Amino acid sequence: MKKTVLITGATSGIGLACARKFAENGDRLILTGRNVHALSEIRQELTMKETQVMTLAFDVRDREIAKKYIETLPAEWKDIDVLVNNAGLALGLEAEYKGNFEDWETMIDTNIKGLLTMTRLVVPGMVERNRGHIINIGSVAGDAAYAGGNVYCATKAAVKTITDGLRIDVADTAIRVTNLKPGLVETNFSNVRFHGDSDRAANVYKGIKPLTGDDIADVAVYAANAPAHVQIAEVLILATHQGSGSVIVRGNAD
Ligand code: NDP
Ligand code: 8X3
Repeated sequence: MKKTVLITGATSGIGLACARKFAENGDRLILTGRNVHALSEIRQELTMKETQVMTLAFDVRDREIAKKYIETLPAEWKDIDVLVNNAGLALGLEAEYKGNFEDWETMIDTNIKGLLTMTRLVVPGMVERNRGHIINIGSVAGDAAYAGGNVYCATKAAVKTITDGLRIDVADTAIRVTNLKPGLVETNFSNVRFHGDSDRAANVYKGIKPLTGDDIADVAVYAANAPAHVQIAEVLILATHQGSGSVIVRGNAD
């Protein structure tokens, strides 16, 4: 059955890959992000392949705008079957005692509060319909802190706990809740983390074959397509030469 899938942060990386994979899966998409141009490009690309696409440009930190957009969705788009809470970022890799207050707030407001806003706005409809799936993009960073990861790791630990809490709270419904925890995925993530320092960003992926957005999107689509009685609760997806958030063995990049 064709599903209506809402993906936050669908303009780049894992979110963009999810948009393409859910489109290939025959689903209809509500794609969000702040980059209007990128949203328009992905809409054009997928519409040409006959996927129905609606785009909504907003910042997940802006609760009022998010509320307005979700509450005024046209009737034919209101029944969201899958919410992929993907929008997120890391900023900086400084020791905690040297961290930047603004970077901390942006990460907390986006990765935790933005995800909570979207959940609070979309899940009540799922409960009413007794149907739905929330796929949160957590991270291996939420399993344990690594050097300089401090606040980013804490936001992803929060994603794990928030996801577990939601799963418990909807266990009396047919709704499923999934936490996908990627390791090293080559996207725009490190460029954003290092405030546009592309050389430093490229170094993150040197000497190891990282995951791609498609690798994560494959798992998201798998979880969404699993039989109704199967809830893929949590998946940790690492590059083969990555042992944990902080153990990356380089020199095996072929
Ligand atoms: P990208 O930087 O490539 O993509 C991030 C996406 O998030 C963009 O589409 C961006 O859209 C969106 N976004 C960021 N801030 C906001 C905001 N305030 N409001 C709306 N959208 C926003 O990185 P990834 O694809 O790698 O990251 C996606 C998710 O995956 C994040 O939650 C990240 O923490 C997580 N992750 C990434 C890993 C990696 O190694 N890359 C590993 C584990 C988890 P726009 O700029 O248009 O707003
Ligand atoms: C992104 C992966 O290990 O860079 O969540 O934190 S990591």
